[in-house]
Amino acid sequence: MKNIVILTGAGISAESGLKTFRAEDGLWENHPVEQVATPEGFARDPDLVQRFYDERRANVMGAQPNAAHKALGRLESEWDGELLLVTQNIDDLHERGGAQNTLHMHGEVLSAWCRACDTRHRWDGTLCDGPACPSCGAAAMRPDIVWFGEMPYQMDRIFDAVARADLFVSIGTSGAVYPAAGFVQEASRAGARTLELNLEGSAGSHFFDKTRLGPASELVPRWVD
Ligand code: BV8
Repeated sequence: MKNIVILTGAGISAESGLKTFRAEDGLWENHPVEQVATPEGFARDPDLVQRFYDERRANVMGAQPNAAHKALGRLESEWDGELLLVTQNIDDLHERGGAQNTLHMHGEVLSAWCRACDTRHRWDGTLCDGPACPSCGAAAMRPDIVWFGEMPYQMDRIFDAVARADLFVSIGTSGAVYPAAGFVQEASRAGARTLELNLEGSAGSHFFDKTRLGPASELVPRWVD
């Protein structure tokens, strides 16, 4: 087995204290998706959306990577085949857990995107106060996040890796959002073995050859080591 693709979701960061989306106290409970995670919601009330992501940016900066992030960091550096770590998460806990080449298909909360000059910038401050773009000076910065209806990043690279995978592992995701939720079917079609590590069964569990249930901080190090 040489080529591995790993997909992670909010569940891998839950034990680091970052809220998931669909738990009872989840992120979407206080904010209808349409209001805070769509371009239309941003156009309608930019201040609400900027503050929603400013709050999540601050939470991410106060969080620490857990044993699952660190185990994947070790695996990535020790694996002698190809390994692509794709995350739906906008936090930087994979990087702070040692992963070097994490692909953030839904963007990163520590990055800001200027709509005036189409540049991206590392960002650890707030956006709700309309800061000037470091490149062009315009007050046109938005979170560098892929919202519903927007094209996820690097889809070609992901589909190419999935098509060549010998093993596809999904960790901490409900399998509720596409195209990420469809990767397991693509991997199976290409002949890969598929494994799901999750706290509970997900919408996609039936697509996997094997599902192990439990907290990521226990399951992932056990699987890696
Ligand atoms: C797009 C960023 C065109 C924002 C997010 C079919 C094909 C293509 C698109 C669609 C389609 N059908 C519908 C669509 C449209 C839409 C979609 O999927 N809608 C859903 C609601 C049906 N998709 C889109 O709009 C996407 N863009 O389609 O462009 C296109 C088409 C084809 C090919 C290319 C492009 C863009 C979607 C991106 C939206 N942005 N995030 C932000 O973060 O604020 S979505 C957000 O929710 C996440 O990023 C993630 O992707 C998604 C699901 O969240 P999860 O990470 O899974 O978290 P969740 O809370 O749901 O689940 C947590 C899991 O962890 C649970 O299972 C739980 O049991 C587990 N867990 C909890 N604790 C632990 C744990 N596991 C282990 N250990 C623990 N301790």
